[in-house]
Amino acid sequence: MLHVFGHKSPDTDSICSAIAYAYLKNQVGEEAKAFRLGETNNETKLVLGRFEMDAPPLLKSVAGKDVVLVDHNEFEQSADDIEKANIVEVIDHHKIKFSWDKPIYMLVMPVGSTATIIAKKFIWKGVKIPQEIAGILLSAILSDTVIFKSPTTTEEDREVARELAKIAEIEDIEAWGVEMFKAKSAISEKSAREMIYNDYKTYDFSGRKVLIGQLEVVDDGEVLKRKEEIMEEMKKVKEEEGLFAVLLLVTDIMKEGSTALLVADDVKPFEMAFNVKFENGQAWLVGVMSRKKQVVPPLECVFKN
Ligand SMILES: [Mn+2]
Repeated sequence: MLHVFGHKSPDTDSICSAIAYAYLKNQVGEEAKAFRLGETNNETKLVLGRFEMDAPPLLKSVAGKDVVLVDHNEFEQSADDIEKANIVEVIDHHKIKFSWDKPIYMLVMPVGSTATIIAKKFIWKGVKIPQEIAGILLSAILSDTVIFKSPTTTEEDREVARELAKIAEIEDIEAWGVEMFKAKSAISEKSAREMIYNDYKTYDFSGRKVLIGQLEVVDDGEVLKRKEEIMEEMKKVKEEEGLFAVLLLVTDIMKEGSTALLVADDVKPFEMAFNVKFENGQAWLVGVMSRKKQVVPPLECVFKN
């Protein structure tokens, strides 16, 4: 049986793409089941609730299992024992940092969400998309593209979203997107640690490990008034995990930019990458909405040199 799952600290795209792809696999005669590698966030809970679906079960170990990675390909972001699994497929929309000792099926497209690719696969395979699957795929597109505002959004995402909305019978896509973001940015009850780990990925930049967390909010003031407390916690996380740096992006989807909070052994590479000065560990990154497209590539470039 194929175990289908997205990245650690799963977002709506990772959960919904796994569910939809496992469903598609079963429709074409391959036994598959969706899993998750961590707790589902509030936004994902709202989405699954609306379409009356359960969150997939938590997967602890993948050793010896046949697996399909969706929405990620870097081992750092996958199951802890991923190297002991048998990877058979990767479906993703992130940069590739992957190598495997056998030929595998890999489908990577530079689109706004993995859900967009999965929806296309239904069409290619001639499999009808059920209403609830259309609903969760649409929601995943809205989540990853920040309601089509993120620079990662492509015309394909918009087209696929329109088709999915018809099947899901969602008339006001925008309104549903805003409702989702409100659930996602309900941060007032979150501890500083929960904010850091809300949506994070750990990257290896030429041997230096950097944890990059992101909070997408409707009003960044609500987070920034707790800056001292958050930075203290970031220092602890950096120590505990033996990291080079912890970077937290507080992305304001209304202002269309991110406040970066940074705790690092050396701030210079970050200042060079973003062309800003960090003051007391804080800098405003104009127009930066996407970690994948606007934060990781410039860091990668600076750390390489
Ligand atoms: Mn994604």
